[in-house]
Amino acid sequence: MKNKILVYLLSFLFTLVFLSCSASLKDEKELLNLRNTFSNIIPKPVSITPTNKFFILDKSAKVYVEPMNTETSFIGKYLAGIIKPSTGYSLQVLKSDENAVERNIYLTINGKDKSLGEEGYELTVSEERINLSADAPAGLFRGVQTLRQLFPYSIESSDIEPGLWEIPTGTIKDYPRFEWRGVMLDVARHFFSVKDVKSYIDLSALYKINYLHLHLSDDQGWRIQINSWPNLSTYGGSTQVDGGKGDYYTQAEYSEIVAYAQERYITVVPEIDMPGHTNAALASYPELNNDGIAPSLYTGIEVGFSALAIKKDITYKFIHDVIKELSAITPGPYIHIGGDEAPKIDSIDYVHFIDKVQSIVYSFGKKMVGWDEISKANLFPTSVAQHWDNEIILNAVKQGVKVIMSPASKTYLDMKYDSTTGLGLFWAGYIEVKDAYNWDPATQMGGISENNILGIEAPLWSETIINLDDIEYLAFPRLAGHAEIGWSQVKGRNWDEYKERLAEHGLRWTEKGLNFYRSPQVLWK
Ligand code: TNX
Repeated sequence: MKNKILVYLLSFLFTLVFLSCSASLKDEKELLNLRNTFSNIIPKPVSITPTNKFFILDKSAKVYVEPMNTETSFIGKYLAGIIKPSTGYSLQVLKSDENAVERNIYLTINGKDKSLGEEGYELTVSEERINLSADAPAGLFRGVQTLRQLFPYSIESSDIEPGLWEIPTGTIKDYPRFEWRGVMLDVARHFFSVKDVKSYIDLSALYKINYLHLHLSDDQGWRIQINSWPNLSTYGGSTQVDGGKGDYYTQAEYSEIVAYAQERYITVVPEIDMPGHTNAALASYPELNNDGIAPSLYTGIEVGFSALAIKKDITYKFIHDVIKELSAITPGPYIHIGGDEAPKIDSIDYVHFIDKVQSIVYSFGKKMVGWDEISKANLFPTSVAQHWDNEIILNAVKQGVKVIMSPASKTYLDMKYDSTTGLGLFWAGYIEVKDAYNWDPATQMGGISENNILGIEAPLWSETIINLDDIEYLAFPRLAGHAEIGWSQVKGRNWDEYKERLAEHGLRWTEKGLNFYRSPQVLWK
């Protein structure tokens, strides 16, 4: 009898041990599936040397910064902030301590490798430690985005995830191909809150975007408070496309956006579109009109019908005052003056107008940026022309002016993906994810080559979009591709390999709850 009980007991124990072993085997398999590799980074780094082991982050790890100052400790805390929600670990950020015990993260600005430039970085992961070094804070911040992408995708979850936080070992050396990697958001056709703009900044930062161009005025709305011309925002900003209630940023709110972007090493470029696309201003002040009569506010989506009275002195006083206030709250070096689609103004007058506006911008210590059409004017060598749809841009190149490439048929995030896309326009064609990726700025247009190009920018016009969900849907996945075109070397870039990386990023976006377009061209996981 005793023996029988013993046998029962033993077999019971054996079953228990067996069950728990197979359970942990299963967990281990799942964890292995979660492990990331070096081949999923977007934008693709310049060089990667894997050493095929893993660094395991545990809750006692620390982030050491060297030298410790406001900027480096901010970057350290930013990294700790990314790691915290999903791991539950509160990593301390401390001044570097080389005697510290193993398995910490070291962020260093040592300026040793000058070839990295402002935004480059070197990331070395061994089983014992993670070393991220750069020449400048911006480089450290870009490197943090790479490190973030080496964690399993569940790092992007806002809830605590079970898991072993493993990071593959090896070395990455990386720096950007182009100096300007921008996104543009049209807050004039539909207004977007400070919170939504900050979300878009965060999403852009993940892909190493470094310029945020805000299209602050258009026919349908004026979105920035100007103290010397208060009606612009209070009246000119009171509506939007389709007649809904509009809004505007106070100067304090605008500064909040600028500071938030700055903390992510993103420079805000404000645009006041002129002399066309000005109905909201014309409606706010009758004296800006040729006939002195203010038109009604406009809520449709036509273009080309409005123009400032460019022969009146008051118009230049107005521009002077606006640029003065805008320059004072914009630490970045650029002011965008639009300049597009002004068919009501004859060519000679247009050139005269842009020349004058350019001087005003420069008088406040800023450089002027404008769309294709400004290429007709006499540009200063430091002005910048943004290409969207017109070969007139070659005129700017001939003047030695640098260009930002935003060809509408490739980079316009407001173009529909295909005929079934609910949001967006299609005047420049449908742009599937592959079309948005498969082009190169230096071969896009005859007469514009690598050294004429400052960089690339993906504009998102908002005639058809009203909220952050809509922004996300049109921007993702295409924004990731534009970021790669701007950052990564052209050699080694190809769609078949890229789409695999994109599929892994789909897992990250799902963790984040991002409303992205699940293109049939990608095998989402
Ligand atoms: C063209 S691009 C425009 C914008 C529209 C956009 C819509 C440019 C300089 N002008 O006014 O919003 O198309 O895709």
